[in-house]
Amino acid sequence: MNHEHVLVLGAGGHAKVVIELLRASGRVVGAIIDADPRPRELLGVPVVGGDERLEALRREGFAQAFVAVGDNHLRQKIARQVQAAGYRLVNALSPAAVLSPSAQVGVGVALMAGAVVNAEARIGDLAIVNTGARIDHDCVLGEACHAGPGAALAGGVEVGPLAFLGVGACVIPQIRIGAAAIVGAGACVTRDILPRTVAVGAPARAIRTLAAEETLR
Ligand code: JB2
Repeated sequence: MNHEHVLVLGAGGHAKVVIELLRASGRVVGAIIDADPRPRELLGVPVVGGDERLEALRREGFAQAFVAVGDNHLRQKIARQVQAAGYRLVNALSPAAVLSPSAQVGVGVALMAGAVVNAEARIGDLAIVNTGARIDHDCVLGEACHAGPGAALAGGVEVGPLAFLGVGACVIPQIRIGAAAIVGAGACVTRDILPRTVAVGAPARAIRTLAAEETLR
């Protein structure tokens, strides 16, 4: 192991995609830690235990990490622990994505194959821009939000922290989607969505507000 190797947190489907994104950009994934600490391999990477190993692995030389857990709230919580343990969060940016040179990208971000991020968009820390999602000019994605596969955001859309847009959702220009809101698969958002609101359909309608305990971990 050398200090350039990346430690991945999480060993589910999202971690598989992230491992391949990291490899595609030339990084070596050295180990995984997971809530299920049983020894095994994921795409040839050993699972070496649970999060209690964070500090020991840092002392052994791991300095870079990626939190590959799809749940927005959990990803943010784990990332804070990882940073507090002294790791630097890296990005997993697909070479098959199109990222504008004028876009800003935080840390711990996954940008998957076929995704497009256009001029002066800002992608917050820990965001996921999933396969084929399109984020047009001047959009702002908040911390730990997730634009699902094929989601399409027109220009100037603001997505609050921890919000989730399901597969194929679309959003017209200049809309604001509140923190921790959930937009259902295939929804078409034509009006602002309040924080912690679940909205579905085309045009999207709010069907429920999430209780605080549903959005905090
Ligand atoms: O506190 C934790 C923790 N809690 C759950 N620490 C660590 N290190 N790992 C944790 N996990 C692990 O996250 C679970 O043990 C499990 O291995 C993983 C979550 O895997 P799952 O397959 O449930 O979901 P995912 O996050 O890999 O993928 C979701 O999000 C993606 C973006 C799914 O919805 C996918 O379909 C989606 N593409």
